[in-house]
Amino acid sequence: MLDSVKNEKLRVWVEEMVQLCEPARVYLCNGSEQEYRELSSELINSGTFIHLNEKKRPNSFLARSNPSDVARVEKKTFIASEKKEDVGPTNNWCDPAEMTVKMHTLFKGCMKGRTMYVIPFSMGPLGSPMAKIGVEITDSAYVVCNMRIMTRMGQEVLDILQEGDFVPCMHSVGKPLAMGQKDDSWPCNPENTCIAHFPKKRSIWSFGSGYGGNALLGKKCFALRIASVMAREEKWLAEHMLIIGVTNPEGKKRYIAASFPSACGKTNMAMLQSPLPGWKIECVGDDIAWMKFGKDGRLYAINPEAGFFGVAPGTSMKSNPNAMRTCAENAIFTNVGLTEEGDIWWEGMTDKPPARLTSWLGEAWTPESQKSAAHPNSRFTAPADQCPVIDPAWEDPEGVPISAIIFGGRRSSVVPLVYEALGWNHGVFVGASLSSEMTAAAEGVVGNLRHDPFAMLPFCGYNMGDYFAHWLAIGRSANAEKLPRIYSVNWFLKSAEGKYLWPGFGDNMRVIKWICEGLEGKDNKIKSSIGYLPKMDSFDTSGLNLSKDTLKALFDINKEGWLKESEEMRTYLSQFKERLPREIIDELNSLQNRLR
Ligand code: GTP
Ligand code: SPV
Ligand code: MN
Repeated sequence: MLDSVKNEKLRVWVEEMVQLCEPARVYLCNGSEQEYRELSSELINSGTFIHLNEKKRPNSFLARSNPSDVARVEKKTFIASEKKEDVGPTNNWCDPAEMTVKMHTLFKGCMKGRTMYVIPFSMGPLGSPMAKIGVEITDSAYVVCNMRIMTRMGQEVLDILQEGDFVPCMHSVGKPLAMGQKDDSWPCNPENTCIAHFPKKRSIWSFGSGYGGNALLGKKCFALRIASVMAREEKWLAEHMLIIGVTNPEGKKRYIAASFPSACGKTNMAMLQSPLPGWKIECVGDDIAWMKFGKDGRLYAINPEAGFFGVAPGTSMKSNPNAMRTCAENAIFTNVGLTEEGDIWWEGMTDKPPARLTSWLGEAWTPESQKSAAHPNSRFTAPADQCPVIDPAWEDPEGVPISAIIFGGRRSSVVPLVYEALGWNHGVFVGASLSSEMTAAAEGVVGNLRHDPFAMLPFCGYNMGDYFAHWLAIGRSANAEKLPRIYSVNWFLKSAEGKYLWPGFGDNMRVIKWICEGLEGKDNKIKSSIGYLPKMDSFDTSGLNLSKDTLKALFDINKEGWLKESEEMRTYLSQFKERLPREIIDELNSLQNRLR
């Protein structure tokens, strides 16, 4: 089978990995529909997939993971750089030589009794000058099926890869099978899970987990951690950002990128259905943006992915109808509830929960149950081209020109609904200052406030101080007029009683409208100590019935809160020592001076 592989590096690497992992067989994925059908029936037979009701959810499957393998594991994720300073204080560092030995020990014989799948994939539209090729080796057919949705995968990629380089991505669930041993429905090895990135060699090794970003290596491991290193060297940006097209009532279209931490609203904003007449949002991407300057000096973005791996809970026909339509067929659901009709359900999907279902744990469930029906980090995997509002330019090989960049976190207080940065450097400071309450997307205590600069804390493949410097350098290298404007948003402000102050979801269109009107030159903002705030008569709250107090709270700047936070920010930044660019401290000082 490997005889058809023309790329020498690829053939040699696969042969080496076969020696190391000792699989029972090797299978080179061609990405065809027939292959997907065969793999999904194998997964049904092995109990990994439950075939959903064809009438309700055609060609779709439910998988239930091992309860110990439900999210990204940041503590077990490493960057293997020669020097510890090069990964910085916010990453887990390991020595490349030691990690190589560790990985070879873990992977020795780890695929016994299993099939080794070889998945050639492209991040970015095939043949785009911005696209990059990877090859994932995995022993999980579940991973192959998900990769087929999430990336451009198979023969076409192999054709492009006749020669040339690729990022080798090694993955194993870490559960070899003895002769005749019955397989688990979700094989994994949580005790020994380890995910390592080698930025210099540009390779990835992931052992022990079959879930999401731990296992679909094109996503966070390649398109962010490895790509951020490539981007720094090649002077572009690899970011944890959605990309949308916004059309105003006059028909003028602008593209916007927005960066929120995991489970903080990217997919929802990416598919937003506007309640405001004449305004339309179309989706280019919901999680990752690669951005590069075009010949005209503007920043252009592509979505390197081909599918969505979206948070299920909270997704409904009310909150995100376009996501519901996107996963109406040809979808994989992981860790959601199963209804008696053979369809899926999760918390928030309908006002009235089904009377009975089977929970993600495989247990009988009723609305009275103490446990949730779906895991909080349960997900749907669905093809991007099924999204009813997919942007016509979403596969443009040159990307789309970005007019604005938004940073947002989950903040119950202090950060107002929206403000605009005073300029590029201040915007970089705003990105660097991002902090957010933790969610179920990663292991950790949900709700704890943590710094998450640029929503890249778990995804930056090098020293975060150098990353800030890279963003500043991108600003210096460009014509200031052509740079995107930078904004901060916060959909998650709460009242003293713990209720959300802002309706969010579709109504976030009002914030986007204000941003776009400013871009068209409308005099709609006033300068404040933290940045530009909307003039109240230029911010559309029509039909919302917000009380005066609520509106005030949404745009309030609590000086004491801001001063306290900025002082805490100073402490946080001090850990980057000499890697922290002077400009960031200058911005912090200026902010404090404006506040005082
Ligand atoms: P990742 O895929 O982990 O990167 O997450 P994401 O940033 O794409 O987040 P997503 O849009 O999936 O939203 C995560 C959770 O936040 C879901 O439960 C949503 O229902 C909820 N959410 C999204 N937007 C809003 C909003 O405007 N207001 C409120 N209150 N909740 C929101
Ligand atoms: C995130 O956690 O930001 C995700 C899900 O988008 S995962 O693919 O698991 O990283
Ligand atoms: Mn994400």
